[in-house]
Amino acid sequence: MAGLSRRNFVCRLPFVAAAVPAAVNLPVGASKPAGHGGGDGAAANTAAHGSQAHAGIVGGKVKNDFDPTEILRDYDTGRVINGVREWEIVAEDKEIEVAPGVKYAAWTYNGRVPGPTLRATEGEKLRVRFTNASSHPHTMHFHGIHTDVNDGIPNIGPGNIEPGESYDYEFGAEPFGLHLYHCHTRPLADHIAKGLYGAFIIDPKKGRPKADELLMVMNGFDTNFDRTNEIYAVNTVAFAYEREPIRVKRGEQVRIYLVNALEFDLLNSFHIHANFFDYYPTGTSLEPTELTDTVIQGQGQRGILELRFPFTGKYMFHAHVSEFAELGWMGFFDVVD
Ligand SMILES: [Cu+2]
Repeated sequence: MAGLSRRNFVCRLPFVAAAVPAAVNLPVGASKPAGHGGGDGAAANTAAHGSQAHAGIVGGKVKNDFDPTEILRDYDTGRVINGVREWEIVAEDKEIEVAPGVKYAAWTYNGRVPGPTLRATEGEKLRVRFTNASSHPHTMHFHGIHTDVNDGIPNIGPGNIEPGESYDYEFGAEPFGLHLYHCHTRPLADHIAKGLYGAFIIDPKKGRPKADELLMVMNGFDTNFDRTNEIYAVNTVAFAYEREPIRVKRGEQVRIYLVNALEFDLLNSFHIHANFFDYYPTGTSLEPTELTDTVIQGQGQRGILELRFPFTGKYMFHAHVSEFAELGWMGFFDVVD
Protein backbone atom coordinates (compact mmCIF):
# COMPACT_ATOMS: atom_id res chain seq x y z
CA MET A 1 0.00 0.00 0.00
CA ALA A 2 1.62 3.19 -1.12
CA GLY A 3 -0.73 5.40 0.91
CA LEU A 4 -2.35 8.54 -0.38
CA SER A 5 -1.03 10.47 -3.29
CA ARG A 6 -0.90 14.21 -2.77
CA ARG A 7 -3.70 14.59 -5.31
CA ASN A 8 -6.22 12.51 -3.44
CA PHE A 9 -4.79 13.91 -0.21
CA VAL A 10 -5.95 17.41 -1.10
CA CYS A 11 -9.42 16.13 -1.98
CA ARG A 12 -9.62 14.23 1.29
CA LEU A 13 -8.49 17.02 3.54
CA PRO A 14 -11.96 18.20 4.59
CA PHE A 15 -13.07 14.66 5.49
CA VAL A 16 -9.85 14.01 7.23
CA ALA A 17 -10.18 17.13 9.30
CA ALA A 18 -13.67 16.16 10.34
CA ALA A 19 -12.78 12.61 11.17
CA VAL A 20 -9.50 12.99 13.03
CA PRO A 21 -8.25 16.29 14.40
CA ALA A 22 -4.60 15.35 14.05
CA ALA A 23 -5.43 14.45 10.59
CA VAL A 24 -2.56 15.66 8.73
CA ASN A 25 -0.47 12.82 9.93
CA LEU A 26 -2.28 11.09 7.15
CA PRO A 27 0.23 11.70 4.38
CA VAL A 28 2.54 9.37 6.21
CA GLY A 29 0.28 6.92 4.51
CA ALA A 30 -1.07 4.77 7.28
CA SER A 31 -4.74 5.44 7.81
CA LYS A 32 -7.20 6.17 5.07
CA PRO A 33 -10.44 7.82 6.06
CA ALA A 34 -13.19 5.26 5.71
CA GLY A 35 -15.89 5.66 3.13
CA HIS A 36 -14.22 8.06 0.76
CA GLY A 37 -12.69 6.22 -2.13
CA GLY A 38 -10.60 7.98 -4.71
CA GLY A 39 -13.60 8.11 -7.05
CA ASP A 40 -15.72 10.12 -4.67
CA GLY A 41 -15.30 13.18 -6.83
CA ALA A 42 -18.65 14.81 -6.20
CA ALA A 43 -18.33 14.73 -2.45
CA ALA A 44 -14.73 15.89 -2.62
CA ASN A 45 -15.75 18.71 -4.90
CA THR A 46 -18.46 19.90 -2.59
CA ALA A 47 -16.13 19.91 0.35
CA ALA A 48 -13.28 21.51 -1.55
CA HIS A 49 -15.49 24.45 -2.44
CA GLY A 50 -16.70 24.87 1.10
CA SER A 51 -15.32 27.59 3.28
CA GLN A 52 -12.64 25.42 4.88
CA ALA A 53 -11.15 23.52 1.98
CA HIS A 54 -7.80 23.27 3.70
CA ALA A 55 -8.99 23.43 7.29
CA GLY A 56 -7.04 20.25 7.97
CA ILE A 57 -3.77 22.09 7.70
CA VAL A 58 -4.68 25.63 8.66
CA GLY A 59 -5.63 25.10 12.28
CA GLY A 60 -3.42 24.53 15.25
CA LYS A 61 0.05 25.58 16.25
CA VAL A 62 3.35 24.38 14.91
CA LYS A 63 6.32 23.94 17.23
CA ASN A 64 9.82 24.27 15.86
CA ASP A 65 13.06 25.76 17.09
CA PHE A 66 12.74 28.19 14.21
CA ASP A 67 9.93 30.52 13.23
CA PRO A 68 9.01 31.34 9.61
CA THR A 69 8.32 34.96 10.59
CA GLU A 70 11.82 35.31 12.08
CA ILE A 71 13.43 33.58 9.10
CA LEU A 72 12.10 36.36 6.85
CA ARG A 73 14.49 38.93 8.29
CA ASP A 74 17.22 36.75 9.79
CA TYR A 75 20.49 37.30 7.89
CA ASP A 76 23.65 35.59 9.08
CA THR A 77 26.74 37.65 8.25
CA GLY A 78 29.03 35.35 10.28
CA ARG A 79 32.14 37.03 11.64
CA VAL A 80 35.26 38.45 10.04
CA ILE A 81 38.54 36.94 11.24
CA ASN A 82 41.83 38.15 9.72
CA GLY A 83 40.03 39.54 6.71
CA VAL A 84 38.00 36.39 6.04
CA ARG A 85 34.25 36.24 6.61
CA GLU A 86 33.53 32.96 8.30
CA TRP A 87 30.56 30.83 9.35
CA GLU A 88 30.23 27.59 11.27
CA ILE A 89 27.63 25.27 9.87
CA VAL A 90 26.62 21.95 11.39
CA ALA A 91 24.51 19.35 9.61
CA GLU A 92 22.24 17.43 11.95
CA ASP A 93 19.24 15.11 11.78
CA LYS A 94 16.22 16.79 13.31
CA GLU A 95 12.49 16.27 13.38
CA ILE A 96 10.60 19.38 12.31
CA GLU A 97 6.90 20.19 12.02
CA VAL A 98 5.87 21.33 8.54
CA ALA A 99 2.14 21.78 9.25
CA PRO A 100 0.14 21.36 12.46
CA GLY A 101 0.54 17.70 13.39
CA VAL A 102 2.78 16.84 10.43
CA LYS A 103 6.22 15.85 11.66
CA TYR A 104 9.05 15.39 9.21
CA ALA A 105 12.39 13.70 9.85
CA ALA A 106 14.54 16.45 8.32
CA TRP A 107 18.24 16.84 7.77
CA THR A 108 19.21 20.40 8.65
CA TYR A 109 21.98 22.97 8.51
CA ASN A 110 22.21 24.56 11.98
CA GLY A 111 18.92 23.00 13.05
CA ARG A 112 16.62 24.85 10.70
CA VAL A 113 15.01 24.54 7.29
CA PRO A 114 15.91 26.46 5.25
CA GLY A 115 19.43 26.70 6.67
CA PRO A 116 20.81 30.08 7.79
CA THR A 117 20.70 32.85 5.20
CA LEU A 118 24.39 33.51 4.65
CA ARG A 119 25.17 37.05 3.63
CA ALA A 120 28.41 38.59 2.39
CA THR A 121 29.60 41.47 0.22
CA GLU A 122 30.99 41.12 -3.28
CA GLY A 123 34.76 40.60 -3.31
CA GLU A 124 35.15 39.30 0.25
CA LYS A 125 37.08 36.15 1.13
CA LEU A 126 34.77 33.57 2.66
CA ARG A 127 35.26 30.46 4.75
CA VAL A 128 32.49 28.03 5.68
CA ARG A 129 33.54 25.67 8.47
CA PHE A 130 31.30 22.68 7.93
CA THR A 131 30.85 19.88 10.46
CA ASN A 132 28.71 16.86 9.76
CA ALA A 133 26.96 15.85 13.00
CA SER A 134 24.31 13.94 11.05
CA SER A 135 24.15 10.15 10.66
CA HIS A 136 24.66 10.37 6.88
CA PRO A 137 27.40 11.77 4.66
CA HIS A 138 26.74 15.30 3.39
CA THR A 139 28.43 18.24 1.68
CA MET A 140 27.88 21.96 1.19
CA HIS A 141 27.73 22.99 -2.44
CA PHE A 142 27.56 26.74 -3.05
CA HIS A 143 26.34 28.42 -6.20
CA GLY A 144 28.94 31.02 -7.13
CA ILE A 145 32.37 31.11 -8.74
CA HIS A 146 35.11 29.04 -7.07
CA THR A 147 37.66 26.23 -7.43
CA ASP A 148 36.64 22.61 -7.92
CA VAL A 149 37.88 21.43 -4.51
CA ASN A 150 35.54 23.92 -2.84
CA ASP A 151 32.53 22.91 -4.92
CA GLY A 152 31.13 20.46 -2.38
CA ILE A 153 30.50 17.51 -4.68
CA PRO A 154 31.17 13.86 -3.89
CA ASN A 155 34.16 12.98 -6.10
CA ILE A 156 36.42 16.04 -6.09
CA GLY A 157 38.44 17.59 -3.28
CA PRO A 158 37.22 16.42 0.13
CA GLY A 159 34.21 14.68 -1.43
CA ASN A 160 31.48 13.61 0.95
CA ILE A 161 32.02 14.77 4.50
CA GLU A 162 31.36 11.71 6.62
CA PRO A 163 29.51 11.80 9.97
CA GLY A 164 31.83 13.28 12.59
CA GLU A 165 34.11 14.92 10.02
CA SER A 166 34.64 18.59 9.19
CA TYR A 167 35.84 20.60 6.23
CA ASP A 168 36.48 24.29 5.54
CA TYR A 169 35.12 25.44 2.19
CA GLU A 170 36.93 28.59 1.01
CA PHE A 171 36.00 30.84 -1.87
CA GLY A 172 35.44 34.43 -2.89
CA ALA A 173 32.11 36.25 -2.83
CA GLU A 174 31.27 36.43 -6.52
CA PRO A 175 29.21 37.30 -8.43
CA PHE A 176 26.89 39.56 -6.44
CA GLY A 177 23.34 38.32 -6.46
CA LEU A 178 21.02 35.83 -4.82
CA HIS A 179 22.40 32.31 -4.77
CA LEU A 180 21.84 29.17 -2.80
CA TYR A 181 23.72 26.40 -1.16
CA HIS A 182 22.71 22.81 -0.68
CA CYS A 183 24.02 19.34 -0.02
CA HIS A 184 25.28 17.58 -3.14
CA THR A 185 25.58 14.03 -1.84
CA ARG A 186 23.77 11.36 -3.84
CA PRO A 187 20.90 10.60 -4.15
CA LEU A 188 20.79 14.33 -4.73
CA ALA A 189 17.04 14.99 -4.79
CA ASP A 190 16.66 13.22 -1.46
CA HIS A 191 19.51 15.06 0.24
CA ILE A 192 18.05 18.39 -0.85
CA ALA A 193 14.41 17.50 -0.17
CA LYS A 194 15.27 16.42 3.37
CA GLY A 195 16.06 20.06 4.14
CA LEU A 196 19.73 20.66 3.36
CA TYR A 197 19.54 24.00 1.55
CA GLY A 198 19.65 27.69 2.26
CA ALA A 199 19.99 31.10 0.64
CA PHE A 200 23.34 32.75 -0.03
CA ILE A 201 23.18 36.50 -0.63
CA ILE A 202 26.13 38.42 -2.02
CA ASP A 203 25.49 42.14 -1.81
CA PRO A 204 26.95 44.38 -4.50
CA LYS A 205 29.86 46.54 -3.24
CA LYS A 206 27.80 49.69 -3.55
CA GLY A 207 24.79 48.02 -1.91
CA ARG A 208 21.16 48.18 -2.90
CA PRO A 209 18.72 50.95 -1.92
CA LYS A 210 17.35 50.72 1.61
CA ALA A 211 14.39 48.34 1.92
CA ASP A 212 12.50 46.01 4.21
CA GLU A 213 14.20 42.80 3.08
CA LEU A 214 12.42 39.45 3.23
CA LEU A 215 13.86 36.02 2.55
CA MET A 216 11.45 33.53 1.02
CA VAL A 217 12.59 30.02 0.23
CA MET A 218 9.89 28.08 -1.60
CA ASN A 219 10.02 24.46 -0.48
CA GLY A 220 7.98 21.29 -0.10
CA PHE A 221 7.93 18.06 1.86
CA ASP A 222 7.46 14.51 0.70
CA THR A 223 6.00 13.25 3.96
CA ASN A 224 5.32 9.70 2.78
CA PHE A 225 8.51 9.23 0.73
CA ASP A 226 6.74 8.57 -2.58
CA ARG A 227 8.83 11.23 -4.34
CA THR A 228 5.96 13.69 -4.62
CA ASN A 229 5.36 16.48 -2.14
CA GLU A 230 2.36 16.48 0.19
CA ILE A 231 3.14 19.86 1.77
CA TYR A 232 4.25 23.10 0.08
CA ALA A 233 5.38 26.26 1.78
CA VAL A 234 7.53 29.34 1.88
CA ASN A 235 10.11 28.94 4.65
CA THR A 236 8.91 25.44 5.52
CA VAL A 237 5.65 25.74 7.44
CA ALA A 238 2.43 25.36 5.40
CA PHE A 239 0.17 28.42 5.60
CA ALA A 240 2.52 30.08 8.14
CA TYR A 241 1.91 33.54 6.69
CA GLU A 242 -1.81 32.98 6.48
CA ARG A 243 -1.87 32.39 10.23
CA GLU A 244 0.61 35.23 10.82
CA PRO A 245 0.58 37.67 7.87
CA ILE A 246 3.83 39.45 7.05
CA ARG A 247 3.66 42.97 8.45
CA VAL A 248 5.00 45.64 6.08
CA LYS A 249 4.58 49.42 5.87
CA ARG A 250 2.52 51.16 3.24
CA GLY A 251 4.70 52.95 0.68
CA GLU A 252 7.95 51.43 1.98
CA GLN A 253 10.31 49.63 -0.39
CA VAL A 254 9.99 45.87 0.11
CA ARG A 255 12.64 43.58 -1.33
CA ILE A 256 11.99 39.84 -1.48
CA TYR A 257 14.84 37.38 -1.94
CA LEU A 258 12.96 34.51 -3.58
CA VAL A 259 14.59 31.08 -3.93
CA ASN A 260 13.08 27.91 -5.33
CA ALA A 261 14.44 24.94 -3.34
CA LEU A 262 11.63 22.59 -4.34
CA GLU A 263 12.43 19.01 -5.36
CA PHE A 264 10.18 16.51 -7.20
CA ASP A 265 8.30 19.31 -9.02
CA LEU A 266 10.03 21.02 -11.93
CA LEU A 267 8.51 24.45 -11.46
CA ASN A 268 7.34 26.73 -8.72
CA SER A 269 5.95 30.24 -8.89
CA PHE A 270 5.19 33.38 -6.92
CA HIS A 271 2.15 35.55 -7.50
CA ILE A 272 1.23 38.76 -5.67
CA HIS A 273 -2.35 40.01 -5.49
CA ALA A 274 -3.37 43.59 -6.18
CA ASN A 275 0.18 44.70 -6.95
CA PHE A 276 3.17 44.35 -9.30
CA PHE A 277 6.89 43.98 -8.66
CA ASP A 278 10.20 44.62 -10.42
CA TYR A 279 12.02 41.35 -11.02
CA TYR A 280 15.82 40.90 -11.00
CA PRO A 281 16.66 37.32 -12.11
CA THR A 282 19.42 35.88 -9.88
CA GLY A 283 19.94 39.42 -8.57
CA THR A 284 23.07 39.77 -10.69
CA SER A 285 22.02 43.07 -12.26
CA LEU A 286 20.87 46.26 -10.60
CA GLU A 287 18.39 46.80 -13.42
CA PRO A 288 15.14 44.84 -13.35
CA THR A 289 14.16 42.84 -16.42
CA GLU A 290 10.44 42.83 -15.90
CA LEU A 291 7.50 44.48 -14.17
CA THR A 292 5.08 41.67 -13.40
CA ASP A 293 2.85 40.07 -10.78
CA THR A 294 3.86 36.45 -11.36
CA VAL A 295 7.22 34.80 -11.77
CA ILE A 296 8.11 31.17 -12.47
CA GLN A 297 11.27 29.56 -11.14
CA GLY A 298 12.68 26.16 -12.06
CA GLN A 299 14.55 24.03 -9.51
CA GLY A 300 17.43 26.05 -8.07
CA GLN A 301 16.38 29.32 -9.71
CA ARG A 302 16.04 32.48 -7.68
CA GLY A 303 15.52 36.18 -8.09
CA ILE A 304 14.89 39.47 -6.31
CA LEU A 305 11.49 41.16 -6.25
CA GLU A 306 11.01 44.82 -5.38
CA LEU A 307 7.65 46.40 -4.68
CA ARG A 308 5.76 48.93 -2.61
CA PHE A 309 2.22 48.55 -1.34
CA PRO A 310 0.18 51.69 -2.09
CA PHE A 311 -2.77 50.70 0.11
CA THR A 312 -3.17 49.33 3.60
CA GLY A 313 -4.92 46.00 4.04
CA LYS A 314 -4.37 42.28 3.63
CA TYR A 315 -2.84 41.16 0.35
CA MET A 316 -2.51 37.53 -0.62
CA PHE A 317 0.53 35.96 -2.24
CA HIS A 318 0.84 32.35 -3.34
CA ALA A 319 2.18 29.90 -5.87
CA HIS A 320 0.20 30.27 -9.07
CA VAL A 321 0.51 26.51 -9.30
CA SER A 322 -2.90 26.23 -7.63
CA GLU A 323 -2.29 22.76 -6.25
CA PHE A 324 0.76 24.00 -4.33
CA ALA A 325 -1.26 26.92 -2.95
CA GLU A 326 -3.92 24.58 -1.61
CA LEU A 327 -1.29 22.40 0.04
CA GLY A 328 0.30 25.21 1.99
CA TRP A 329 2.08 27.64 -0.31
CA MET A 330 0.06 30.79 0.32
CA GLY A 331 0.11 33.69 2.72
CA PHE A 332 -0.74 37.34 3.25
CA PHE A 333 0.97 40.66 3.62
CA ASP A 334 -0.54 42.87 6.29
CA VAL A 335 0.10 46.41 5.05
CA VAL A 336 -0.13 49.06 7.76
CA ASP A 337 0.59 52.77 8.15
CU1 LIG B 1 23.29 15.40 2.25
